[in-house]
Amino acid sequence: MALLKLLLLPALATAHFTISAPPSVGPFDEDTEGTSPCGGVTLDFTKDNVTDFHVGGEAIELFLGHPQANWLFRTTTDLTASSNWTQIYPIFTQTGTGDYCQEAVAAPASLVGQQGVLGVVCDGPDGLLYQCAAVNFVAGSGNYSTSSCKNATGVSAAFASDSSLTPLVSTDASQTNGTTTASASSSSSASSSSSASAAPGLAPSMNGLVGSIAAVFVAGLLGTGLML
Ligand SMILES: *[C@@H]1O[C@H](CO)[C@@H](O)[C@H](O)[C@H]1NC(C)=O
Ligand SMILES: *[C@@H]1O[C@H](CO)[C@@H](O)[C@H](O)[C@H]1NC(C)=O
Ligand SMILES: *[C@@H]1O[C@H](CO)[C@@H](O)[C@H](O)[C@H]1NC(C)=O
Ligand SMILES: *[C@@H]1O[C@H](CO)[C@@H](O)[C@H](O)[C@H]1NC(C)=O
Ligand SMILES: *[C@@H]1O[C@H](CO)[C@@H](O)[C@H](O)[C@H]1NC(C)=O
Ligand SMILES: [Cu+2]
Repeated sequence: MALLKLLLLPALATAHFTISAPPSVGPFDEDTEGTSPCGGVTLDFTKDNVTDFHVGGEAIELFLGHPQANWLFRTTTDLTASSNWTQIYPIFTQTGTGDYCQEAVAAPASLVGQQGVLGVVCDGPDGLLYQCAAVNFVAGSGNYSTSSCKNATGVSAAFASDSSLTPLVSTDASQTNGTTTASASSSSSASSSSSASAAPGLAPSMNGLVGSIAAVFVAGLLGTGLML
């Protein structure tokens, strides 16, 4: 498995990930996507496309160019995106390359009326990668397009723990009490020491090794084809 990934890394190195909704602040640059906190992009709320994020649940549409990665969703009202991040959804593993859409990711109701940043961090084969969206936190639940909010065929997900992602949210006990505010999910939290639990809204991953290897192969072939 490790050997396979190593062999395929060169072909996948530029695949990375993108957020299509809420719209990420650009310009997108795959070469600086590993730069915290927003992939090398400097936010400017006077110029950026600031879109509404419904705290009752907003769809987050992702594209993953790797066969597997872990995702962290976080928000802050620090408009420079440099501090005070709150986790808003349990960390999970996506298995399978391509589109992934989580339909109803909630944020703390206390944010309504404020501007802020939605940060998405991807922990994949080439390390941590970052993208941000500039948002207005508003009340209610968001609508989403069923044509753009979709999962690629064969993509699955399962909650997971990830010691690289966990430190990227605030540890200030007065705000998070050392746990997360994963309000979109009833009980699961990334601070849990167990990994890959099944939970509402996320199906358990297909039985690991065989599926993963197949996904790596398919993605590797696709990646190589696209590079040529
Ligand atoms: C802002 O993003 C929304 C949603 O993606 C899009 O419909 C709109 O055209 C964008 N506005 C600008 C000015 O880019
Ligand atoms: C940090 O975030 C929390 C929760 O969103 C917020 O209540 C608090 O005011 C923020 N603190 C600072 C210093 O921005
Ligand atoms: C969502 O769509 C429904 C039906 O089109 C509409 O009534 C509702 O106002 C929309 N909600 C938002 C938050 O846009
Ligand atoms: C994508 O897959 C996840 C995990 O199974 C699921 O929670 C989500 O509802 C799916 N998204 C869509 C648009 O079907
Ligand atoms: C933080 O967690 C501890 C232990 O679970 C609990 O006793 C305490 O009341 C919590 N504090 C807040 C502010 O929620
Ligand atoms: Cu990559």
